[in-house]
Amino acid sequence: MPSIFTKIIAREIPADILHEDDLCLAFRDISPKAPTHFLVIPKKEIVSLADLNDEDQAIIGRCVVVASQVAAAEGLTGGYRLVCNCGDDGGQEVPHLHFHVMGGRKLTWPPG
Ligand code: DGP
Repeated sequence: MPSIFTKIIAREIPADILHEDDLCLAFRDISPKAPTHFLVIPKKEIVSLADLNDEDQAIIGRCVVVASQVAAAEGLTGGYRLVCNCGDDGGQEVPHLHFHVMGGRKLTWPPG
């Protein structure tokens, strides 16, 4: 079932896009929890981490590399956090796998 992120990939709704390639898209989170907060998503409609299989390895690897490269381009030299919420208990709201990248302030641990 297509989610709001499918519409962002298709440019049916606007987003502040930071990176795009064949496998993934990075764009700023609409509700930032840190001075810099962007999402990296696979273009493939994968609901969550729980739905991954072996053939998705290159896609997820690419997402993590893009997270690192965009974080560098955003100037997150002091570090940042990569988060992937999975399912209800993990706090996932949008049913399209996404990595949050948050930085630009000192982040606390553990998250709630
Ligand atoms: P999660 O709780 O892990 O499913 O996080 C979903 C994130 O997606 C949340 O931080 C807000 C963001 N988000 C939801 N809808 C939109 C949207 O339409 N545009 C953008 N840019 N971000 C969105």
